[in-house]
Amino acid sequence: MAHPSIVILTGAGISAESGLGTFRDEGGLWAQHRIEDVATPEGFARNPQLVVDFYNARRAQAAEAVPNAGHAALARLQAEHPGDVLLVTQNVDDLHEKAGSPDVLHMHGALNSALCGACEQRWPAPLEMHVGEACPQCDAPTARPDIVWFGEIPYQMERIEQALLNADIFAAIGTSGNVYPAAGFVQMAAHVGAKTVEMNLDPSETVALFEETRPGKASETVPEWVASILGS
Ligand code: BV8
Repeated sequence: MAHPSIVILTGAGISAESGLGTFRDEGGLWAQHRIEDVATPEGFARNPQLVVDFYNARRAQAAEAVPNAGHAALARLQAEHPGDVLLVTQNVDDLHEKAGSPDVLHMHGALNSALCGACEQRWPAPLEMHVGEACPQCDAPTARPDIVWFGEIPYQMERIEQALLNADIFAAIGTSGNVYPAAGFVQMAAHVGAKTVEMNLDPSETVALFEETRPGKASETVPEWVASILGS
């Protein structure tokens, strides 16, 4: 194929070497907090302070984090590959942006964005959000982290599905394949004949669905993979 179109899905594993905790690894975020308390709308309604504190802590940590060679390699691919590249991330940090990636699709939202629970207005989140903050658009005291919680619909699904239907290559990087609909993207890509590759420290839940696996740390596997794509 002349210029293959590429869809990339990243997860917490690509940010691990930048010091940001993953979810399901030893001592990960879900070992410290119950998902239902900090990553569901019900948890937010029950105890908004706990949820706001959880995301304030992660926002502060992400603000200090530095992208690693895995993020940089993807930014290089976007800059140098002549075909389409869609970078979809489940991550809410901005390390892809800090590495120079343009147009990052945050399907689970972003720490740096705030959302109005009443009118759905979005604005840049302050480093520290507070419960009951007023929306700059409708003035209701309903500001919340602009994060897709469990039970909520991920962002830009149509755009992602369209790209997967046209993909020649699908790469999943640093994700355990536990969370849907992201974990189902490999099946959609394989269904249209795309070449599928997983780059992960440990085999994901969906590893059997990938044609190729490149086990290891993202800071090593991703630059190697990008060099193979750009060299071909
Ligand atoms: C939806 C908030 C309907 C942001 C997150 C039963 C069956 C199937 C599905 C469901 C079910 N019951 C409920 C569901 C749906 C549910 C779901 O999937 N639940 C799971 C747990 C069973 N999904 C939803 O609710 C989603 N919404 O379904 O709406 C719908 C769908 C489509 C269309 C219309 C309607 C909403 C999901 C989003 C939830 N929000 N987080 C935040 O707080 O950050 S999910 C959370 O998990 C994060 O977003 C995170 O990105 C995501 C996935 O985790 P990973 O990124 O994979 O991280 P993890 O720690 O798991 O793995 C890290 C991996 O990296 C490991 O494999 C490790 O080996 C590797 N690694 C570590 N170090 C390195 C490394 N790899 C390389 N290098 C390293 N150095």
